Amino acid sequence: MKAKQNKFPNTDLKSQKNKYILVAGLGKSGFSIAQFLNTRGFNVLVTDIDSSKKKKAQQLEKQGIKTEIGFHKLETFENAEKIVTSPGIPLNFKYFKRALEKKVPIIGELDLVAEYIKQPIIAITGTNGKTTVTCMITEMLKASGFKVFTGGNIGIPLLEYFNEKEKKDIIVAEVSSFQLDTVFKFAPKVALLLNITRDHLDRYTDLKAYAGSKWSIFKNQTHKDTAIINNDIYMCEKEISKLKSKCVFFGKKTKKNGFKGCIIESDKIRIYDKTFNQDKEEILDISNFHLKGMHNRENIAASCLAVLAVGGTIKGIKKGLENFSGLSHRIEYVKTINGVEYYNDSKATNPDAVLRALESFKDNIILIMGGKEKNTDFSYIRDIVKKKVKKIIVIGEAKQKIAKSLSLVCEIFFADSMKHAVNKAFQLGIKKDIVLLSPACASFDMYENYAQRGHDFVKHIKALKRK
Ligand code: UMA
Repeated sequence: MKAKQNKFPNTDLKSQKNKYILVAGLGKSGFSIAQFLNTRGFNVLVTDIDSSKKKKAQQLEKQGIKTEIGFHKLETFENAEKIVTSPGIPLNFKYFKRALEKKVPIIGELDLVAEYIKQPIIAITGTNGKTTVTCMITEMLKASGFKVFTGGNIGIPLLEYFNEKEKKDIIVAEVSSFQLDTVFKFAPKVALLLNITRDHLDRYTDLKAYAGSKWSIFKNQTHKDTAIINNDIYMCEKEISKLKSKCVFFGKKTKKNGFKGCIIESDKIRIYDKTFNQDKEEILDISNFHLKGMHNRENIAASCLAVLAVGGTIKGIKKGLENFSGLSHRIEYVKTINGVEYYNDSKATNPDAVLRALESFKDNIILIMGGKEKNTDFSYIRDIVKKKVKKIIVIGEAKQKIAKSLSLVCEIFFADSMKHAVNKAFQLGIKKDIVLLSPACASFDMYENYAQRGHDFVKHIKALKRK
């Protein structure tokens, strides 16, 4: 599919003014893309299969945008000059295949960004930590004196930049593999690859295909651009040998002489000299940093490198870290009741994120898991569950599969709703226990998104009465 798309290099929208551009999907990105193209004088037609999007469509119609909502029409795809798709629509969608046969190019938001946004872009991808690093970099840059726009997979479409009141110096973009799959031109000044573990295997044929999508964040970079890469990624060397950009690394140990980047040493981050032509080594003490876990130290290391790559300062990095208070729904402390601490980690939508959350606590964990699975291998967390988890409460579509994968190492309870799960955890919990919602699944079987799931969890905790 991806190879086929590359046969259509003409993705320059500026030359297509008199034809219609089809925007596929009317979620957050589709809405923003349609308005953006409309204000630039293109003929725009938006389609979404979901009839509940009609109200949103009416807003666009008032601006002169045509819409087809509640259905898709093959001719609309085949006759478009170009299709700009939303990240959530799989590229093997049958009408995309037919459109490609008619040589209709399919692009995504990132190529519009490449075309229209001229500010330098720092783009962040990886299976986990993207949002945290995006926010850390933003804080560090602001504290270094830059004006910053932050968007992307974090939930603010990047084209919203054009609604900002003032020009910014730099764009910080969280980028997902789904967005990278439709990239032809997007070439960030600085690109970060944080980690790759199994995720989204309902959309990719295997881990190799998913990893390929992640590595493609670097594909349009030149020797003037910087690639920031986690040293511990499997098969790293082979992929790095293909890159044109300047590569700097972060991780637990150096791999070669002349190492460029930074190393995490317990509570210190050592930034090697000559990484960005600086003449001395810098040591960043993070012993007072309030977020737990090795993964957060990796996040800081990656963020430091990105900020230094665009001319930020060590002073700004330190100040930015002080200002960074952590994210909602990411190992977020909620409340202590009867000596039991409750944490919301609703954003953990794959097993590796759950592993990172479990690593952040000592033991005695009551874990609430489940939701919509993505061809997920839950046995990935079997060892750590055996060591640290007392009981698991499962919810949502994936509950039987989770139970099958983990029942040999932990006692499992089934719940019909979040309320039921929280009440069960309350009943099971004793002093010094940790109740952790860390689902390892997407939320779409029960909620609109992970934030709504997290809020529901918190709401039911707040309704609990002390024993
Ligand atoms: N649709 C069709 N036809 C189809 C299938 C879907 O019309 O055959 C429609 C759906 O009815 C829906 C729209 O397409 O209305 C789906 O759009 P979307 O899923 O791309 O949703 P957006 O609201 O545009 O959100 C997207 C990202 N969603 C996904 O990648 C699934 C958001 O990331 C992102 O914040 C937003 O753009 C702004 O950039 C969310 C996400 O879950 C948080 N990302 C994944 C992750 O982090 O793991 C990748």
